[in-house]
Amino acid sequence: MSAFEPKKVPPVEIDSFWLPKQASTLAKDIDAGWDAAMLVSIIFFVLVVGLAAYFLVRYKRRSASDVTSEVDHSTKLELTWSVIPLGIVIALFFIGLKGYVNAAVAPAEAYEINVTAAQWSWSFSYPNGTISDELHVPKGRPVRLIMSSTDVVHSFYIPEFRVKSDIIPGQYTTVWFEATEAKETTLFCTEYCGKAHSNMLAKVVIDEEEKFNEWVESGGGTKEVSPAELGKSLHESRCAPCHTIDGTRTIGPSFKGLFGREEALADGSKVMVDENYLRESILEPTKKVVQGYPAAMPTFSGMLTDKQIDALIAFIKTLK
Ligand code: HEC
Ligand SMILES: [Cu+2]
Repeated sequence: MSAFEPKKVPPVEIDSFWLPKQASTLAKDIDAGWDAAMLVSIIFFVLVVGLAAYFLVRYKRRSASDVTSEVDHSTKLELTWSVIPLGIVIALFFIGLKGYVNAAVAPAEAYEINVTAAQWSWSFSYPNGTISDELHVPKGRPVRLIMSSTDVVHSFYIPEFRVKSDIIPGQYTTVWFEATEAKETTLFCTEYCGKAHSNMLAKVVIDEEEKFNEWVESGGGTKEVSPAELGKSLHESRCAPCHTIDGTRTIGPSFKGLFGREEALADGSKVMVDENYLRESILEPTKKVVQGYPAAMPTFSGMLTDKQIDALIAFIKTLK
């Protein structure tokens, strides 16, 4: 798998002329604000450009003796074009405020999920310890996301839910939504965060409450697969932007033939690649940096469960 193979994610459904489907309870208010601003802009565009074109013809100077009368101001006209737009922007403010306040404050009983963003993957952590690279949420229940970043500024965006927020290292930002339909959609990173930013996508799965609970309780639906298989899919979603499995060097070393070899480190020492070295490299990547590579790996501490780390190690061992 090369570094730039696009991630396979569900399409964003479009159901009006230009806006994505409204798949959350917030979408209506947000779109109402957008539509109102758009409508006002169109009306004024036509009015201003239309009048300008009309005046061009109407007041064209037709002969040398065609002299413009002295122009004075008109209080009536100036009041009209001040008061009407003032009324309109005040109305737009309240339309926008309603959507904003609704989107800013989560209902108290919201279900909470922790989100960690890193170059270039997403991690979703559930109250029972389940950690997944897909965002699963229940339908018809408010969900609050508590988000942080392990490295640079990322941005969380689900177009069909109309939620977007920056994710900043060293602090928490939150969004909330209530999904209205059982379906699949996609979440994007919308803050340029490096080479594989455009591939920093995740699948969003909205399920009926019961199915969602089953998924969370089963540890993210990964019960039946073997550790190496689980490790393979984790590699694809979390590590592939920087580590190939075919020997090609990209941002980090390839995993091919890694296990059991002697690795030269940046500080001149050598280390045997065993399970402990792999685990340490995943959780504390800056402790032992491989010679000839930048210390550019984000930590996956808190983004992977022990089971997932074991699975990644099992997978790397298969890459002879
Ligand atoms: C943003 C890029 C990036 C991502 C994503 C990334 N790594 Fe790395 N990784 C690196 C770089 C760069 C190095 C070499 C420098 C170092 O040792 O820190 C490295 C080194 C390693 C090493 C040591 C390799 C060796 O040759 O000794 C291991 C093991 C490793 N990464 C595992 C992982 C795993 C597992 C994942 C996914 C869960 C992952 N990395 C995700 C960039 C990344
Ligand atoms: Cu990002």
